[in-house]
Amino acid sequence: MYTRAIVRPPAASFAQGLTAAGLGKPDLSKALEQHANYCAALEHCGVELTRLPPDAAHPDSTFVEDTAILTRGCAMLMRPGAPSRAGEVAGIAAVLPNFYSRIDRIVAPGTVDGGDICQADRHFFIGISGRTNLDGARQLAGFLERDGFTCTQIDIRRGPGILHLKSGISYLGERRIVVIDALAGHAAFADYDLVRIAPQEEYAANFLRINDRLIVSAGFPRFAATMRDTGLPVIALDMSEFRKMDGALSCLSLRF
Ligand code: CIR
Repeated sequence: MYTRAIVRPPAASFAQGLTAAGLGKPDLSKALEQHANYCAALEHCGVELTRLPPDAAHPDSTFVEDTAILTRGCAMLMRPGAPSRAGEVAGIAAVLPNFYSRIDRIVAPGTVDGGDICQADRHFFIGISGRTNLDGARQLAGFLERDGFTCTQIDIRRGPGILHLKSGISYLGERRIVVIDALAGHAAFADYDLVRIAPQEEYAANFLRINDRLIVSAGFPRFAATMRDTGLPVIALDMSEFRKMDGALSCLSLRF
């Protein structure tokens, strides 16, 4: 059950962020409108928002998910793998004491982007990627295992062609994982029911289950139909401007 989330709208410098999407320059006013719709959807799901001000010094700072991992009892600050994003952590670190008494932190030479971390109930899948290295994964697993969680690593450095692990998987709940074809055969998912994504709809693999509602990206009709079949209410949001910057639904909030 999520009761809170932290969000930060895109700043005036948003278009200067990192991207390999090749989809063109994002339109800031459209991005702000899409972000406002995203915030409204989270609130509709019963989550109280902490809204941080835009941070123009960090063009990727709207993607707050990469800066921390939050569980019910414990907060962990990440150390993003892209040097231009390192300074984003301080802004998140400043608000977490409002909610957590203990805050752990990934330290050098470890790097972890929150987008590589997928929680499935008491288990965490940790992606090893161009952003998250083995040392960071080991540090994070240490924090999580101390708190009674289990962890497995999933190396995405060769093969699936995705930025973060959660660009290719999301946890639907009740031991169901939505997964792109390139990751479907991974041994880490052997004990789960897999929900496959059509190859032309892979961007939709990143979605959110917030309490008993699903938030999905608009424009992926087969996936939307699959999600409606779960019986959970589905909210579809246009994510076009964030997609241009390699971002998706989960990236825009820290939920806890
Ligand atoms: C980046 O390359 O870091 C940003 N432009 C996109 C980050 C997306 N975050 C996420 O998937 N958690």
